Amino acid sequence: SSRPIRAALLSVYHKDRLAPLVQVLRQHGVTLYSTGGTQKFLEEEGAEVTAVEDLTGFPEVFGGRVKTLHPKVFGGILHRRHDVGDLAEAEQHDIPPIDLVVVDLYPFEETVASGAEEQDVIEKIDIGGISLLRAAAKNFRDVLVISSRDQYAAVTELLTAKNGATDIEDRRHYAAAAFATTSHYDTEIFRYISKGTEWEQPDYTIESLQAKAAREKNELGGLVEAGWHTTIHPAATPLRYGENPHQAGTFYGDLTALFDQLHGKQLSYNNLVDVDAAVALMAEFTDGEPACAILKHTNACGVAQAATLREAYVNALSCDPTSAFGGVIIVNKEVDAATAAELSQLFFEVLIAPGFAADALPVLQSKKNRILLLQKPVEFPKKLVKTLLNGIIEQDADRQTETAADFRTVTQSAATEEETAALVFAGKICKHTKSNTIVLARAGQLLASGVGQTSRVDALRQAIEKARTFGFDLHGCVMASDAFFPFPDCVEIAGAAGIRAVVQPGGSIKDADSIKACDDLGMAMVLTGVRHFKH
Ligand code: 93A
Repeated sequence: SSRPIRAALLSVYHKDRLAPLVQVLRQHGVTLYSTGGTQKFLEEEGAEVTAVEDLTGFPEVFGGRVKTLHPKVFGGILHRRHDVGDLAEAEQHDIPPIDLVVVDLYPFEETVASGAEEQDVIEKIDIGGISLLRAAAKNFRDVLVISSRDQYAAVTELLTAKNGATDIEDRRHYAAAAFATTSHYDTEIFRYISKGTEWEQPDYTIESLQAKAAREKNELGGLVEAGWHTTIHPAATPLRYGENPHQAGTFYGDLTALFDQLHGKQLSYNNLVDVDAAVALMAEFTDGEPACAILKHTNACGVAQAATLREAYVNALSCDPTSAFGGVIIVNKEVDAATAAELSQLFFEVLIAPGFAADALPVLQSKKNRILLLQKPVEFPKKLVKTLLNGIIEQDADRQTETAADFRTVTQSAATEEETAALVFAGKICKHTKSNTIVLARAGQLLASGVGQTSRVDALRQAIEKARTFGFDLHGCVMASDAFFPFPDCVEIAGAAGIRAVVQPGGSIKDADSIKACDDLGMAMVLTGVRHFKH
């Protein structure tokens, strides 16, 4: 299905960056059709161009509102090259094929963002261009579509490499990109036109659009201009606001693929961030034992595993009932009536579960909470991306979890079986907690953690104090650290508090000092070799 390009239609608002692409088309003898402004530009570049008006035998009318909307144009794009009937019809009506469509749409969003008058904005609603994109994308079996200036360089390279032809995979790729562009474009028109109607989005203002345009330009630079966000996640959901009410927010993605929202208002920005953290944490607890986690600002303030879900929840809550208020709760089993009865005592923001017993759900619905049914195990992105300075950074997701088999005992005494289980449990929570962190636990229950501290000692002190505040005796419990101990002080403080076993990655030049401190105190220490910073 490698197809040469015989003829191309170019209709672009911004004329820049087009020259190299046109040059390669000319090299391969491609017939060029174009609309007025684009034709003028191409001819100035020395290309021979047929006006669309000459192709259709019909002039541009209504001040350019109708330029390309003609059966000769759309027939040329849409007829099926493998269908003898279509080919005969094309010949009968003298419709030549158009194998490549290049469109740069009227800049609708930018015009809105500039604060232009409604009449000017309306004129910037592209009709012909978007139809060309949709037609060419629909017929990707035969036609290549270019829907953004950011694609010119790659397509030029592609055509050069493939001697003026393209393969079906190429054409499908660019067809998908075209539909990402058109759906985003129509969404923006909807947001504008719906203003003041019953359809209006909650936070729609010219200012928020301006802010959005500026944000995208400054923060994500070329990537967003290239349609990066819409290409990956075509569905854009405007959020009520971002992290705070004065910040606009949007979610790009399709949550309905993961959850059925059974109750409550739209998820907020902060809810989404916490739901993400909660689902990632709960994905660590797959051994079949009922588990519950309660999170605030992405950190767990309660995690427990127990014989029943009700017990797991009660234990998780006991870890820090103060923080649990208004938290995000996740469980790994169907919520039964007994668990629901306990849960209903607490005000929570979001509850996530893989199922709800029929008699559980009605108990749980309050005015203010949201309830999500997790439809299937979440497949996490392999890469994590965030904006930074004037660009973005990307990294592999942290997909390593240590089990007892990864532990290397470095002390004279080894952890008992129960301590080992507690160390594995603590390590999982540690991995999902903001650095610097120290997690204190016993088997199946988080006792306390120090989160997001600027020193590891502070994290440990915070954890010990929290555990005592909520009535836990730390004797015999275990400690996990997300990174190595630079000094023996943490081990010494932990030992004095009654902690008996420690898991940490190791790797400090002073590991021996911490190990010796453990030996002096009769504690066990295991190393994993894997650091789990989380910022
Ligand atoms: O007003 S339109 O929606 N009507 C059309 O039939 C049409 N066909 C292409 N605008 C139309 N276009 C747009 O014109 C293209 O999307 C492109 O943005 C622009 C190129 O016009 P010119 O070549 O005259 O500068």
